[in-house]
Amino acid sequence: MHIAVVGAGSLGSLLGGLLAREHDVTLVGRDPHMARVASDGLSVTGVEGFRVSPSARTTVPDAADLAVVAVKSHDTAAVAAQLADCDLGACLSVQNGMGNEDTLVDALDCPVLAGTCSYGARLAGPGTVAFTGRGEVVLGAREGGASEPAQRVGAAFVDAGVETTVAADMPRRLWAKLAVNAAVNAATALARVENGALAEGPGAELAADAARETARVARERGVDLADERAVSLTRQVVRDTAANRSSMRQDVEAGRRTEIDAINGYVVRVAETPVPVNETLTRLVRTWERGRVDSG
Ligand code: KPL
Repeated sequence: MHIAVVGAGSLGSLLGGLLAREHDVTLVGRDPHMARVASDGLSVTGVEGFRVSPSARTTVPDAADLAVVAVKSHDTAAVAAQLADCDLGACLSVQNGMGNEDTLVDALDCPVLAGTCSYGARLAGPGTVAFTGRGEVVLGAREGGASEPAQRVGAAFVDAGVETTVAADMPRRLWAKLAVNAAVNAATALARVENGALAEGPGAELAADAARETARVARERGVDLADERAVSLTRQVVRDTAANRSSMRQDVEAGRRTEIDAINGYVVRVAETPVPVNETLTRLVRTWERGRVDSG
């Protein structure tokens, strides 16, 4: 299968590297990382160490059986516009936040699948990605139910040794992931702490409040996600990723725009009842963004 991984940052490079052990992979990302992969291959270190030689470029290819979209949520619209001219069999989003699949569906003719990915990765330098934690890709029809394209993509991922579940309840899983990200990302970015700092004390209370509010909004929208489930998933992720710096903390520390609009900001936008914790977190991160270093 020809798979284009669009957004070959840390997670995109790791997924692309794993998939390249079995498939014809094209990584689409930024230089100097892409230039190094094109000349020397991609080196994966850490949990598993190996080297693969995917194609690497800075623009999307003309065609692919599958596009895996791994860009930051605020870049989805631009990537969707580029992919609209590409002959695609299917597209899978493995991004953080809500609304990405809708943006892709509006631009593309092919089936668009929803996905979550809990693998851990960090770009160690041009041409090298550190594999920091084994995880799982969960994918399926974005509206839920059975999906033949999801089965096909799931089988291709499994063939490459990627831990994969094809799920019929993606709306609930996307909201559960949103609850965890709403609980962890902004709090750790603002307090500049590792995820594990939310395991107890005021950080744990704040995270639980944000997760509960998100679960309530999910239920308002007809998605069956109990408060306790959102809180227990958050606790589990905090435990499992205790030493990690959340993606939003990494963005803030690098002076980059964050995904606040697709995470806590999304909860605020679609809520029918007040969500004061998500609202405060959103306002604080947006306040930081107004003065940030990189204006991209
Ligand atoms: O998805 C994450 C992120 O940082 O974006 C979590 C699950 C919080 C792990 O750090």
